[in-house]
Amino acid sequence: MTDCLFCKIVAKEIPAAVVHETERTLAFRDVNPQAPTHVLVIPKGHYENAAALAAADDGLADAVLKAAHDVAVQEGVADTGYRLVFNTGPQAGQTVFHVHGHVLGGRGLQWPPG
Ligand code: D5M
Repeated sequence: MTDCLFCKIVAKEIPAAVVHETERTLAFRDVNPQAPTHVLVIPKGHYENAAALAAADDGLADAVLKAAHDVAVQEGVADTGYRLVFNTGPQAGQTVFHVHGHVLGGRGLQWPPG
């Protein structure tokens, strides 16, 4: 999708601090980090939100989940604990409509979230 910010990051038209990449996924640091570790994990293909990703029947959701965990291991937060968040829809706070999982860790995280 030509006017999608994260598609432009995949296409390397916009720079990003990439920390992990597979054939079908990309992970890069959030530009506005909310925790010491705050990485976004996306499928390289364009899916608007978690519902669209879940409907992809080719194992892509599994690949994104595995990449998120691999990022947590790589960032050193897998043992202490991390949060994986998919804001889905405007009321949940989704602002970029290319599905992304936030990998958050490195500090104590409150529950419930705001
Ligand atoms: O999360 C969208 C997230 O995307 C938000 O935490 C900021 C982040 N963001 C926005 N632009 C960029 C760029 N260019 N690089 C890295 N991170 C970015 P949401 O769940 O949609 O609110």
